[in-house]
Amino acid sequence: MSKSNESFIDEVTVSVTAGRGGDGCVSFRREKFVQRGGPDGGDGGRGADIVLVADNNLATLLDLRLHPHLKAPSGENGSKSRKDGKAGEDVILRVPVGTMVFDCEDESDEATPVADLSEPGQRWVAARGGRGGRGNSNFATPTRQAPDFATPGKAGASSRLRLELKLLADVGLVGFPNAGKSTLIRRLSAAKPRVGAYPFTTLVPSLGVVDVDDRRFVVADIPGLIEGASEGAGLGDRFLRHVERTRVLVHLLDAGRMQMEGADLVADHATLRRELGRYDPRLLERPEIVVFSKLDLVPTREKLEPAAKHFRERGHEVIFVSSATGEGIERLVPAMLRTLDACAEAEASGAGAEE
Ligand SMILES: Nc1nc2c(ncn2[C@@H]2O[C@H](COP(=O)(O)OP(=O)(O)OP(=O)(O)O)[C@@H](O)[C@H]2O)c(=O)[nH]1
Ligand SMILES: [Mg+2]
Repeated sequence: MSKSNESFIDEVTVSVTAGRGGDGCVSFRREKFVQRGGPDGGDGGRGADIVLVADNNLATLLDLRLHPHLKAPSGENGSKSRKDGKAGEDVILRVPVGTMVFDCEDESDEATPVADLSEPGQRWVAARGGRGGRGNSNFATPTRQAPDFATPGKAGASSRLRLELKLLADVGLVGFPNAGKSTLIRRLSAAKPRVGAYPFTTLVPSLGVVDVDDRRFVVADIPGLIEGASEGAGLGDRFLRHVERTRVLVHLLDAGRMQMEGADLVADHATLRRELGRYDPRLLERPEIVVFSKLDLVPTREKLEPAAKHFRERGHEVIFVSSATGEGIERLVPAMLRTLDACAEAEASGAGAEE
């Protein structure tokens, strides 16, 4: 694991144990002149639940990495005078929106999540507290007027869970290190990821919100990919999971490189697609926009045309941009919106076709 991004945690295993229910109480009324009053033992309180809540203000599972063993308080025992024990106070764990939960018992490759916290405020009970026991006052009958027993509280549920954060974004930006992804996000949104004239400036994914007129969509800035990423080269495939849940991919190809001998944007693109496909072949079916970046560094566009033609022939929209001058951004944003709308339409008409 990379040292410089220890605060971005997108996978943790936690054990959760909900609270035990309080015990029921055995007690009898004591009154003046009455030798033995009726049973008056109260019920035990419910054990506390452990509840996950999706929170828009969180971007990492770090808190859980630091506290992987979670236990919720027990309910109070019942007491005399039919006093029921108080329920334990639920433990609320805030997690980033986009957190998926898997049961560690389910070790199959295609494990299905037991919860997908994709909406802000969404709640999921990770461990249910045990029921409180019943006090003896519940057990009095005409023939058994002095029950001298109560029931104990039930243990809280417990399990081991694996939490995975998979960012939810409309558009995923992919490209080689230094292609200009973060610079583009800075242009498009209010997000200000760090930009550097060296590869692997971006070490963790981040999101930028693009506002256009009355529309809004989210773009994910993913750390750069290199040949062999799916086998661990560079930052490896650790962050590829964050493009899994984007609907459109934007491939950013550094056109500034065309000044260099042997630069080949078609080959760059093929390398990126190979790595994506090795990670998850379904990524290759995503609608894709090809963007040539750093246009200001290219003296003439003619040099780019053969590559552009190649992509157009394969059905990709090709857009030339410069994040330095802003050129082309006015075409890129509508293209993203159009592609997103087309996806939404396809999803609506093909609903049910997907598993
Ligand atoms: N001239 C010019 N330089 C650019 C442009 N876009 C990005 N750059 C420069 O290219 C370098 C890399 O930019 P970044 O945005 O950090 O690239 P990145 O793709 O996010 O790189 P990683 O995070 O390492 O994957 C920086 O020095 C930027 O200033 C552009 O449109 N024109
Ligand atoms: Mg970057």
